[in-house]
Amino acid sequence: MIIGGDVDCNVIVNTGGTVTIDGKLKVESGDFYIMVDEQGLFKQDGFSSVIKPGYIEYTIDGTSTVWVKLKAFIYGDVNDDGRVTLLDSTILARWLAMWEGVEINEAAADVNGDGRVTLLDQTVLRRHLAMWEGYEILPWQRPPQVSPVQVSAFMALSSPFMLNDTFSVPAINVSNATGKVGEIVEMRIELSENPGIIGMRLGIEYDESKIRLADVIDGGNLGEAYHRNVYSSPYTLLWANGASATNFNHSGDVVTLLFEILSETAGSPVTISYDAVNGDVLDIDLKPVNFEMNDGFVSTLPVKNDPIKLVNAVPTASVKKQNGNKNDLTITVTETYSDGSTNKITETFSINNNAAGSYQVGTYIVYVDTKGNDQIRQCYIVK
Ligand SMILES: [Ca+2]
Ligand SMILES: [Ca+2]
Repeated sequence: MIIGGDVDCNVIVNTGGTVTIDGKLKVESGDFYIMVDEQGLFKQDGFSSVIKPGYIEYTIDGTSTVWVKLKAFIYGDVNDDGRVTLLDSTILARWLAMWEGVEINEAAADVNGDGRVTLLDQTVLRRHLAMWEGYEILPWQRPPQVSPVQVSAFMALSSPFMLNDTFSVPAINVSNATGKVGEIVEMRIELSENPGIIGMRLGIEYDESKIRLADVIDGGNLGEAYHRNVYSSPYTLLWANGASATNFNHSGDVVTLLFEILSETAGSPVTISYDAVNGDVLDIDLKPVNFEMNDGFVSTLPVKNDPIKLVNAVPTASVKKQNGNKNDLTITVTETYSDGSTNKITETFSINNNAAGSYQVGTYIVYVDTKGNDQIRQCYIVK
């Protein structure tokens, strides 16, 4: 069998007969994948095939010539290099976390053969690589359900608490943050009442016009983190510990998101979500775990109005000759305030030549000594 390449061949199928294809196929380009359902059966265009190690078997009603293009793959060989290694599980984790530039063979990655590529596949692959008992063969099939004893034990335990006022459910909470435009604020994602998980994939959405994700700091409390390598919305957080021998029971902070506030906002939501149907949160028994989700909000602080103070007041004066020995004395007091603004108060007085005296300008008393009919000898604020 040719791995990771395409094969192009003619297959002649007889009524009720079978055709065996082994490794002697010509490599061509093609876009036809062999897909296997949970029973190992494949149906396409009226014929069916059964995949067995090393060959493909077809049966068909009637006699016909079938032209097929096949792309062969190994289950678990996510990167099509012909080997199933730790690299495959790492690449699959990154793909699940929506890393940029990561491509996978989705058929090969669907190691439980359910037609979807999810965290469950990554978990199964890690266990396969760690040689867990029951995970030797891919595609993996879920063993029969655990005994019902465990279920009734759980119900007996939990029912007395159901009516309790303080009954609380597992939750994932995002903290709120406030700051000024241009500041970086911290938002913590916290688990409460964590019943124990080995893997979790969370989607994070936020308004990119209001806030910018600047950094993601994992707390190291949920094992291996594969958070998305590009900071944009939607963002993906992923913890994947497929081969962990125990659940991660940490309650409290698990990751900190650093957001830069880009513009004024009364409360820009940071929402979290996960796909329960596709098993985004799993425990060691590969059972889905449900959490309540509580979003957080980033708000800008109301602009604080510092009281504006008077910084200084500077008087200036000028004299302009009028009729006889009369002159006009114009005094201006320029006030400067702490916010940089200025205010001018101007008064004009009729004075004699060489007059000296104090004059009221606004709330100021200004002393001015003049000489002749156009000169200022002194000018200062008395009070
Ligand atoms: Ca590989
Ligand atoms: Ca799958």
